[in-house]
Amino acid sequence: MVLPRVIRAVIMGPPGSGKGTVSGRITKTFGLKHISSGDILRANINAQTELGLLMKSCIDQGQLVPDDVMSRLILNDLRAIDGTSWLLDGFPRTVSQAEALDDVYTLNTVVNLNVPFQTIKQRLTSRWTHLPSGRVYNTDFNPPKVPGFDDETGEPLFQRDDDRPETVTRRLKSYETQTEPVLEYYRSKELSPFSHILNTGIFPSALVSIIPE
Ligand code: G5P
Ligand code: MG
Repeated sequence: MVLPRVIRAVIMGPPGSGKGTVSGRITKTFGLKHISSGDILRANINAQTELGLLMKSCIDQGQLVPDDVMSRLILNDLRAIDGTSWLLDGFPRTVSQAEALDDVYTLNTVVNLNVPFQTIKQRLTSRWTHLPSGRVYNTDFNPPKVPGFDDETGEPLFQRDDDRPETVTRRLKSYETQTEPVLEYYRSKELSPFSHILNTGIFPSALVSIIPE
């Protein structure tokens, strides 16, 4: 199969399904730039930017950031790397965001990770994150070499504020009501999936579909 010159891909799936983990493997294997909306928001919170301060309570409560804020943020970042192949993780999360993205870019591929909610709840309680890079670990699945510290920088790992059980429940609810319709939106569109992505064996335990099915 001949790859297009520039790859524009999206990875979807419920909170905690493994988007960040799988994105890390895809971007390394295929040389794409990884753009994670959650990592961008957390970097803003960490740096105490105006946007970060405004959005922190929204994120901590497991609610989505307003569409116009999110679309502007991501589309600005994409404009800055025009001509580069990328994989979007966490965006779009509503049909309105998907439409805003479609107005500017034509996607090649959408990958969907399908993981049961009960498995997700277990994974998130044992997740540890290196906030500056977004690298994630799990005390059961992929523990850091030294407990509590990032493998590459040796800096401390943290548990995300929005991984509290009651917040995870709210995030899963918002996924069902606001994000699942985005899968239907993409299923109804003509995408050209790259089946070889599925054959590389880089996906761990998630059921993966490249939509449309
Ligand atoms: P985020 O940051 O986009 P979520 O909720 O979509 O957050 P999250 O929590 O980052 O997604 P993930 O990336 O899907 O999860 O999963 P992960 O971190 O890779 O893996 C989860 C755990 O499972 C890890 O410990 C990992 O090691 C383990 N794991 C992974 N794969 C496997 C496996 O195969 N097996 C096992 N056993 N374990 C595994 O968004 C955060 C907030 O920001 C706002 C919202 O408020 C959102 O709640 N936001 C937006 N708001 C509006 N619009 C947008 N577009 C927004 N984007 C972000
Ligand atoms: Mg993530």
